[in-house]
Amino acid sequence: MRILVISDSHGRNDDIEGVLKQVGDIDMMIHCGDVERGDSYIREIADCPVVMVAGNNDYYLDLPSEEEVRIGDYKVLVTHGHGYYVNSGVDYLREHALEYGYDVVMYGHTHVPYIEIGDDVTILNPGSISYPRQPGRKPTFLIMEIDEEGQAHYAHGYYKEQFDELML
Ligand SMILES: [Mn+2]
Repeated sequence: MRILVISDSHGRNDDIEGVLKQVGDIDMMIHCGDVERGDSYIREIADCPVVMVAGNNDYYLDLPSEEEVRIGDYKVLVTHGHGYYVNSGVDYLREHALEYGYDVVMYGHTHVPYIEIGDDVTILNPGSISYPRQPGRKPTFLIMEIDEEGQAHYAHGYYKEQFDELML
């Protein structure tokens, strides 16, 4: 099972179309918020189940503020993260995840890719597909892949650059 995770496209739905073409077959797409426009268009072009949550700029869209998703054996929280002060780090997110028994948390808002694989909780930010802010400012996405043993693997990819398939 292969899941594309993106965030903070801020209306640049051409980038979403581009990354969908780039990664090929997926079983689910997750958008961690700041979609801004065209949510139904995004669902149309994805051609798979789509989970989308509201960012701090999504006041015109009817999206949930958070979603709990089951991916294989993993209980996953999808949130934009601004309510957890993610610009100052992921401590509040981690605490929340531990308290409510989430295995994985996916968030956005910072436009900076992040991956923290802990014993109890994994915390992931795909970065921004359209307005990256990390040094080098390359647009990033994330792939989550569940292997045949049900184990999750994660890798960031650069939009419009060669993406090496995950080593399972
Ligand atoms: Mn935001």
